[in-house]
Amino acid sequence: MAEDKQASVFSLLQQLSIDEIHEVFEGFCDACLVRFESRVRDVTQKKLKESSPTSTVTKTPTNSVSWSSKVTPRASPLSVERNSSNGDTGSGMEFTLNDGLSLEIIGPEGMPDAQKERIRLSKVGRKKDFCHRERIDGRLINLVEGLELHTNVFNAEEQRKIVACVTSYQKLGQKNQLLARTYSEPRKWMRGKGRATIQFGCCYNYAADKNGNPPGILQEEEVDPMPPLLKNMIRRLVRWHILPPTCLPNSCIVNIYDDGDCIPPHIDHHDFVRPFCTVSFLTESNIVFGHNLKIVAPGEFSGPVSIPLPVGSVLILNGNGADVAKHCIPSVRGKRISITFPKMADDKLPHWYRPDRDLQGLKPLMSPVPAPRAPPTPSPPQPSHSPAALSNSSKNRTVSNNAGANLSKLSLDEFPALGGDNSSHRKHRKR
Ligand SMILES: O=C(O)CCC(=O)C(=O)O
Repeated sequence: MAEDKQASVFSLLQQLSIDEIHEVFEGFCDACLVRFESRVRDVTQKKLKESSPTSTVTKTPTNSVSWSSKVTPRASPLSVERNSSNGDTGSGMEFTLNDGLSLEIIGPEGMPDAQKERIRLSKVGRKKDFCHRERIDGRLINLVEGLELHTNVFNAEEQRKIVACVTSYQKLGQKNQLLARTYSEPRKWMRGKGRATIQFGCCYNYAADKNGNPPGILQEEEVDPMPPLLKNMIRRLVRWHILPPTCLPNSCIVNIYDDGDCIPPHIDHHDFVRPFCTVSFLTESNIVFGHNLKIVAPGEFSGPVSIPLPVGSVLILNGNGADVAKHCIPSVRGKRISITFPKMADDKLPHWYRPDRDLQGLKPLMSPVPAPRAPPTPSPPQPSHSPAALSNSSKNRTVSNNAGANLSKLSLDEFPALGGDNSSHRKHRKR
């Protein structure tokens, strides 16, 4: 593409809002987006140098651009209020960060990236005190111990970008342009049957296949590598104390639900270590947990614990919640996408597997959680999966029960935001 053409694309783009830019990008595959982003970056750098010799453009490690210049962006419903003193428009979710998840190339003047990230991080809601006691094999246990729900992790703009990426891969899969087992679509012969899936990093065999392979990771079977955008999601999950760096996902399964699709009750295979997590997009739906989940109609299941999964939220599965309780997604009410990020057990890695250099050395941001009021002994900063980092709300300790009995409601409004004065501690079983 000639340089004047690039400049003209850029000036056209400048006239669009973020929403309109998303429209332009609709259907682009991830590779095209990355290429496009890098070309726009080249042009903006050149243009900036020409227009303002004093302005600077800094490349971040994630190849995003942070600006310190006189360029003023057009207002967009998703962009921050540029003139507010701390840039927080109330929710703080409007901040776009230079971590590779945002499409926006122009940031608010003056505010350091680190500050924007901390403001976004402080808006993440964390609920870690799920409780539903059941007697199992004679022992009364908390069946949902180990579950954590982190809300407001990905904002609307980031969700759109991730959904666009998934959609472009789905299109490639439908055109047989991905490795054979990367994309699969079920034969839908009745309501509630299946959903489309995209697997990156490893091929998971859901049920014994025609070659006699049992369920689990197929170590010989190659699938496509994880797209850069999904790796950026993992980076954020670690930086924001949602996943421990010791359990870095090296594979992912994207579930694409059409209206009415479901996932039947299951416990995730132990070829994947705990904890793992699932991120929700497009339509809020409930995830149902129980030792015994009942099929009440095709695609409809009931169980004692039902947790709403807001879009942009991350559910961590660990402990009894991952290993004793089964879980399922009953028929969804509208198109829904979820991305499950697990780490493969070391002895189950595909034979062709190589560690991803982009995901090495990730560290959580330092000390986002208020220190315990009276620590017994001085200790180094704790990762979120250690007891000291588990901050709980003193209220709202219940989840809803969709089987009817003992029904109590979980209110999403009451999720404590990180950084609030709500610390208390509980024992957390590490796996
Ligand atoms: O779609 C979801 O949120 C749940 C996915 C799930 O159950 C799984 O990946 O095991």
